[in-house]
Amino acid sequence: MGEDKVVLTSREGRVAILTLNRPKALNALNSEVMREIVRLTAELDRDPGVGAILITGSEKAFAAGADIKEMEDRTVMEMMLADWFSDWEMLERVRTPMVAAVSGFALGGGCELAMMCDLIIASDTAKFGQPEIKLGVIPGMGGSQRLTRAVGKYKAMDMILTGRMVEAEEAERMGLVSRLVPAASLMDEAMAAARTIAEFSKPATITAKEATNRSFEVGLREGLLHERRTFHALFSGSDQKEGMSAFREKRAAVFKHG
Ligand code: CO8
Repeated sequence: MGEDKVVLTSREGRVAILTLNRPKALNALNSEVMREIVRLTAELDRDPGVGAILITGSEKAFAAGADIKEMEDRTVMEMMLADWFSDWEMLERVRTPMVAAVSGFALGGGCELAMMCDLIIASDTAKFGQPEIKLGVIPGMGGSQRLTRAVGKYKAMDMILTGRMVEAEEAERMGLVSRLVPAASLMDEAMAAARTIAEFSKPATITAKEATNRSFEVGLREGLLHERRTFHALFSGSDQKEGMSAFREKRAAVFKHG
């Protein structure tokens, strides 16, 4: 069932799993995949029973980029009027933490999709790259911005201007990967991370994600003030009381996500 779907969905407790499913195209991200990912993540984000979203692909490819065959014949006007790729920005509105579990190729839009997630757990077979330059174009969904913020100018320029693929180990050294794990345990490790996040207080994880992402948008003073005020605000929920009393009583906290 669902084999014709470009994105498969499943649920394990408070973790929702989205699996890219275009094996014949190495999970190339066409418009249908974009629509589905945007629709599903928005839906899951509204679900109070979901505490983390895990996005993954296959063993061979997380995603080998935007679908080149779909784009090839477009004109500049078509690209501009459709504002091609702009819907991917909807992922930025997803407040629920997202974990990318990356095995194999994460190229172009695939690398950019991983970078739109909050954690990137990579198998030792993962290969990251921004090869758009080889196609006569440039990254189109954040590669020049998010990658540069993640790894700095000189590593980003190396990937973007030469289009070379970076093996998992080098990607981890660069700071593009949260955790590097053996291929055989990728899903276990990624699920464990997602589960851990999902069991914490959802208001706290949402606030932590927002505050951390804000560091890319605002200056230090504004960012620190935002952090402090939202830290204060969490004292209005029951989860702060539960978390702190559980610590005092030396037991595991049970959060109600409110
Ligand atoms: N688009 C469309 N089809 C693809 C793509 C792609 N990006 N990648 C692979 N495929 C297809 C191949 O055409 C092939 O199909 P077919 O069997 O019909 O010929 C099938 O997948 C298997 O691929 P290969 O035979 O090439 O497999 P290999 O193992 O020999 O090579 C590679 C794997 C190295 C990954 C190779 O397929 C490759 O170089 N792919 C293209 C990578 C690339 O250039 N990606 C960047 C695309 S442009 C982009 O992403 C712009 C970003 C804009 C933002 C997007 C937001 C999401």
